Amino acid sequence: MTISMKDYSTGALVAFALAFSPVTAFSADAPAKTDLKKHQTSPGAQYTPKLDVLRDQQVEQPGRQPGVPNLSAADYQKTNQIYFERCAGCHGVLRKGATGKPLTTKVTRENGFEYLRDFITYGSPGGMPNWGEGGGLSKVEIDNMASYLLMDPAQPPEFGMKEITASWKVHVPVSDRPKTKMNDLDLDNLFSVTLRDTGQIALIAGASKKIVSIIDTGYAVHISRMSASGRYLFVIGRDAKVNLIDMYMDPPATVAEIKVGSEARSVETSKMKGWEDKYAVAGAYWPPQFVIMDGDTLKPRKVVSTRGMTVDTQEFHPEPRVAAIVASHYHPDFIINVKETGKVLMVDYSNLKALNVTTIDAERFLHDGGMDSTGRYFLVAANARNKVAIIDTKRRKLVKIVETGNKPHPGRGANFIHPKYGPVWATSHLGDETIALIGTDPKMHPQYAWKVVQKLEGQGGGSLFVKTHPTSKNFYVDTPLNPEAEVSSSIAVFDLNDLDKEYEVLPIGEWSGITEGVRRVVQGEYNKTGDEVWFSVWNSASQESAIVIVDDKTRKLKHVIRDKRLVTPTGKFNFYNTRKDVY
Ligand code: DHE
Repeated sequence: MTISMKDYSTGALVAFALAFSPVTAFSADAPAKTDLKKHQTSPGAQYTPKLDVLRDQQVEQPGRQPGVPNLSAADYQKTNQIYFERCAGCHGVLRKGATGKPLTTKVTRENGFEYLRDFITYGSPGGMPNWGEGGGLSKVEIDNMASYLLMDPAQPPEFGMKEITASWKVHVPVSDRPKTKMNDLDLDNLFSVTLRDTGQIALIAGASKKIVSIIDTGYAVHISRMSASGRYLFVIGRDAKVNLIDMYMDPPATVAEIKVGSEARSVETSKMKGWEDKYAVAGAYWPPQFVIMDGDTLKPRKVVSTRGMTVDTQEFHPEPRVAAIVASHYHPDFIINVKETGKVLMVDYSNLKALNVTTIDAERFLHDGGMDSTGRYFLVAANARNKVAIIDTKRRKLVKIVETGNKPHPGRGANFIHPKYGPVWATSHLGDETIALIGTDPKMHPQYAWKVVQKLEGQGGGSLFVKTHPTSKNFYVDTPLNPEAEVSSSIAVFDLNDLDKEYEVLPIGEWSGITEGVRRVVQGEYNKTGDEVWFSVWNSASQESAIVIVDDKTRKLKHVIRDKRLVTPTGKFNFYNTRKDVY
């Protein structure tokens, strides 16, 4: 497969990632194979949502209809599984379309079985992968998928307040929790590390670099966020399970848990002065909704659907997923990004009985984003539209939408002072090698504000996260989904004093000492003081992974964490930096 470094089609990334397969196995203290299997999906296998949890739910098979092919019950459930895992991310659970085309029966029956079969087999230049021809599906699976698409869409169950409440468990009531911190952990310099394929997090001490605790969480766990006071840690799994972990306990432990839906990716906690630790919120992919909960018990207070009209054509979308959520520092607001409709909801949590929501029309396919250095402006990528939308969280207004490059993916982005343009926020891209710098200072640098002021050239496409720190002169760009092993296992680092200088490549995968696997290097995260940056070396579940720590001043290897329990470490969240929005 030849792929130009300038232009990465999703199809190419998909095909590459599907070729990535485990080879060796752990022994001794590694998690049981059955536990791994439960959570496992191939890293980056398709950088669109994979509805891994819905996949495993039995759905009702539509009744026979004249002229429409039928499938046996077993084939139907299996094909439905494949649809949720590989197709629903783009075409939608209900097949009404998302980044991919709608596959409603009106469309599919007009085209017919043979057209569908060939389209699935060979793909299209528009981004549809070729699932046949070694693309991951057998001939029989493709035939069954073509038949499945001619049948009425499956309708997974809703998950309303009744189901949410039934899933809610308080393991340790507030009255039984310690009044002061009982452990000797330096909470500000602790890291919560996602162990994706075991459904756990590892708490790793910043100073000793030792794993101090492993805590079971939700399925294929996704992100961690810290409460404003620093006492509570919130973790969300792809199965929409939220764990509330009390960091004052010795050892820290889950004190409450809840499920906010069947599939989810985001969780956040109230940060406005006077509202610290009061509420938590989690957003779901299915059903499309968010749930506001008490911050210290997760008692569900309010569930709100995100179904509604898209910002552009103003047509009804039945399943707009909740993507990133951040907490405002200017109002008691959660800033909730609704992917398929392209709306940013500023949800005022000060009166849950009369919920005030400011709906800002931004751009469709909102995904991830973060604050500028002042904490006032929120920048969010509409990745399938190649744009970044900027929201003024103080005025609750859209500032601007700017075009940045092919599929921006900032994570929370990176803020630094540019020698010429003043304060900027940066994002890299999944689809090309550029890094876009957007001016963020309308007061002192109005001529540069909300414009792409410079584009840097990195190692290549397939980038997910960029990182720097207010005390650092380095700016790091990862490329974990790049098809070249050398690029995906290394990091580019730019000099913030001289951004025109060629970047340096740090061979993080090699530094890990691990020789097996693709060793994708993902998501840099600083320690509290900003003199170390931690990178995950992410292998498949049955291979060894590691965390490599770089001395930020010298850009030299400082330490490698290798531990059998460190299975598929991906996201790392330093307590202080995450809590204070330092990035
Ligand atoms: Fe993520 C953040 C969704 C795949 C690692 N990811 C996010 C956010 C969303 C999201 C909506 C923002 C949360 C917030 O800020 O509130 N991620 C999705 C997907 O839909 C997608 C593409 C596919 C899926 O089915 O989940 C996906 N994500 C991945 C991965 O494959 C990654 C690389 C490894 C993993 O652990 O699964 C991955 N996502 C991350 C990380 C963050 C994240 C580390 C938080 C970054 C940060 O600095 O805050």
